[in-house]
This record gives sequence, C-alpha cells and structure tokens, in this order.
Amino acid sequence: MTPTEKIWHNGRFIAWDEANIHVLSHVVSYGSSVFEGVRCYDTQRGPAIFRLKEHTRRLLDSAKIYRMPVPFSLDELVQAQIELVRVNRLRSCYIRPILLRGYGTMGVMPAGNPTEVFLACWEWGKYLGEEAMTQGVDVCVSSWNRMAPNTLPALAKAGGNYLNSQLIRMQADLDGYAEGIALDRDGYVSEGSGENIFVIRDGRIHTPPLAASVLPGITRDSVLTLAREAGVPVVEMNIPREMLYIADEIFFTGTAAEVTPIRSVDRIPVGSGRRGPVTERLQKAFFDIVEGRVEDRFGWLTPVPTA
Ligand code: PPE
Repeated sequence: MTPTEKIWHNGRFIAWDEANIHVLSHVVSYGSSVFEGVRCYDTQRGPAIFRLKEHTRRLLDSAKIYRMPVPFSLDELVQAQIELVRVNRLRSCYIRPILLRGYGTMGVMPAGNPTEVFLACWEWGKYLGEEAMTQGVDVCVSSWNRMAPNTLPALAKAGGNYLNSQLIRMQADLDGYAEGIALDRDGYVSEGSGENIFVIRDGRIHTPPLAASVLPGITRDSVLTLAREAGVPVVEMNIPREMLYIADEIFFTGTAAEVTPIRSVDRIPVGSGRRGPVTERLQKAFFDIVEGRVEDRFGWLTPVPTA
C-alpha cells in the first residue's frame, strides 16, 4: 500500500502518519468497528465514486445495528469522501471509511468510548490478481462456516466479522486456493471471505439470499440489476454445496474483487474451466459503467471535482 497525503478524522484532514489511536481504545480489545470499502474509478469524465451513497448508508446501518453513535450525517460523510479523493489528487482509488469505538473506559460495555470516524483512501489494484479477471480463480469450500444469524449480524459490515473471514482466507491460501467459500450454519452456500457469490446453470443466475449470513453487497445488488436489465433470470435462493460442482459458471462480486470468475471449486472445473459467457457479459456491463464507457443510466457514479 502506497500512503496518500491526507486522512479525514472527525471532520478535518490530518497527515497519513498521524491517523493513530490509543492501544487501549475499545476497538482493539473488543473488535468494535464498522467499516466500508468503496471504489473510485478513473472515467473519461474524471474520477467518479461508485455507489457512494449506498455504501455510506450501509456504514450508518452497521453503526445503528451496533448502537454506535455517529456524529455526522449521511450527507456530511458523502461530501467528506468526495473531498478526500480530491485533496489526495487521485484518479482512481479505494476508500476505506471506518467508525470505531475509541479510548475512554475499559470493559466490554462500550458506552464510555467516543466514536472515532476515519476516512482513508489509497490506490488498490485487482483483489485476486490481474489474470483472475479473464482466467478465473481456483477456490475451495471452507471448513469454516459463516457465523450463525443469532451470533454476529452479517448485514453489518463490522470489523469483528472479519475474524471469521481471516480464518477462511488463511485456510484457502495454505491449501493453495485463491479464496474460500463458506457455507452458512445450515450448510448452504453463503459467500467468500470478502465476496458475494453467483452460480449460473442453464442460463439462470442464482445467489444466496440475505438470510444466508451474507453481507448485503453493493456489487451484488449492481450485478442483480444489470442481469435483470439484460433479461437474464435471477433467483435468490438457498444454494446446496453440490450445485457449485455442477454449475455452468460461478463468479464472485465485491468492491475489491469487482466481478471475478471462478474456474474451479475443490479442484472440480466449473463448466468448461474458464470464464463463461454470462459472466463475461455481466463483467463487461459492470466495467462499461464504472469506467464511464457508457451512460450512467442508474445514477451510480458521483463525480469528484479535480480542480
Ligand atoms: N461479503 C463480504 C464478507 C465482504 O467483505 C464483501 C466486501 C462483500 C461480500 C461484497 O460487498 P460489496 O463490496 O458491497 O459488493 N469486502 C470488502 C473488503 C475486502 C477486504 O479485503 O478488505 C471489499 O470488497 O471492499
């Protein structure tokens, strides 16, 4: 990661190296943070942030779920992220908003710890590698499950959820896979450590419902919208593990992963073992919009002034 100049903290810009917290901040012991990941793309009409309002809304939703007070409005946080990209003079980048329970009192009860708000950004390339976008990645089904619904709420993008993600990702890596797919508490397909999943068979797209312990992905929503527009039938349903083995195509979606094809699961080739036609079509529809090659017909892009 290459540092950028400024990070936004509680309403003002500070130097990258000064964005620090005390080690006894509540978040360090108890994992009490919520965050986002947002991409800004370099379009022909200048830098543009993808679905900024929806990401910021999800950030505030995550805070609400955890009863975390946020001293800024949605609109203030939206404006601050635009300003962040502008002051750092970046054409394309990844924005990481973080809300955390800071320093104050010790103990699990968080009320005595003020919420700290940080917005940072940096340049971030392809999450699963450049080649993955055309060739696809080799993944496994993890022996770790996603958290049960009455343990950690999956609709919140909370730091603590990523302890589970780390176990999935490290295991996959040690076993020679690019990523792991976790099943939910009932044994149905849930999601990757940092991606939602789509399974195609006989021209129909299937994705797990929000009740399958998945993050309500904004890329997921975008791809569902693009698929419906293209007239490809989509269903949100519980997906049995073995459907991964007999699928024609599978792909991941995520802000970091964008739309990444999967070419094998547990060493079983997916379809022909390479990126399939539906995946390619949706990938193209996605990148045409985010890179500004076609009209922004859904109002997904927020331009960043460069002057
Ligand atoms: N599920 C999980 C568990 C997840 O972390 C992400 C995003 C998604 C689904 C896709 O959601 P969305 O980005 O709204 O389409 N993961 C973020 C963090 C990746 C990281 O390594 O950090 C991301 O893609 O930005």
